[in-house]
Amino acid sequence: MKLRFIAAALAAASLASFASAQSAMRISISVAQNSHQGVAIDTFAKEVEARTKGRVKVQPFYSGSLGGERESIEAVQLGTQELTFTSTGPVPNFVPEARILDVPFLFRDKAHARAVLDGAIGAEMLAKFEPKGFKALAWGENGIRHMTNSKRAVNAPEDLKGLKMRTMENPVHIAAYKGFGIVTTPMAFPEVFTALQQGTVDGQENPLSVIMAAKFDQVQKHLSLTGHVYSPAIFLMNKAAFDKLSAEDKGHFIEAAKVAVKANRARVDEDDSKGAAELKAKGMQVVEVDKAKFVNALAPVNAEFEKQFGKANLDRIRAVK
Ligand code: EAX
Repeated sequence: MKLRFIAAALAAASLASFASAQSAMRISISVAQNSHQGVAIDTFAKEVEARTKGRVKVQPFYSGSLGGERESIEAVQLGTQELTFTSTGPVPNFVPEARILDVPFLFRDKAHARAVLDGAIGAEMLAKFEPKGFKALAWGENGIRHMTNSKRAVNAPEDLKGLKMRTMENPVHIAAYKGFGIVTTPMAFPEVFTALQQGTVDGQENPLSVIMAAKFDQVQKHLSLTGHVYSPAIFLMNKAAFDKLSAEDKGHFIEAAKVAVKANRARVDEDDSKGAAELKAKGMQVVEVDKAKFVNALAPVNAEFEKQFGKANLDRIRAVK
């Protein structure tokens, strides 16, 4: 009798754990867990479980294990994956209005970008994801992007001419980098390290947080602190999955995302405070540049962006304090 009872209890326990594993929602990032994005999804998962008292579990996946950012956004849109935390790189392929955020040198610094994204403009932009099948829970942060390459020091824009650089699958970035004379190669992030290692491309551009998390110092010699683009990140959830939640749980998800973004941004600040010194210590040649020269070099492309996005819309972002 006793043995039968134990067997039944074990079966019930394994069924329950199987069920809970099955019911766990999945959230993914394309960079390693030990990163500003890993902090974001780990905090989010912990907060959701705590706020729902264990009713809802969220299982994090790192390093592009569920695919690159574009694939993950697509999976969330289709509903084959509930959530992702992604840079806005590939987002314009799904929500074209988001392209304006990727204009080079649009944001003065992180404080300005955070004020825009956490204010009316950011809220208006989050709403534009809903008709495309997403619930955008909150804006996060990827960081301010800098250029790296294995060929030569980049002190001025003309040093970029002819460099083969991996770019995100982002039409604004591609147009801008061509404006520098860069030979652009759009590529999903999980392929970048190998492409740099094999010399398929000479360089790439990313925030210090990503350069450190991806250990690009192992395959890149030169780092130029161009700060040419502020790269937002965003918590995206499948809209149908969000709509199925109770009103209370909807609130828990949104609050969990806000707490996670605080941790994400704090990690970016920490990475930015020590990243250049750390990468230098690892052997990279780090160059401070005169950003005004890079801004001036993009004048023709910026004239195009003013036409494409409307000077008033760009000025509205620039005017935020
Ligand atoms: O989100 O693709 C990129 O360069 C992104 O910055 C990276 O995946 C981190």
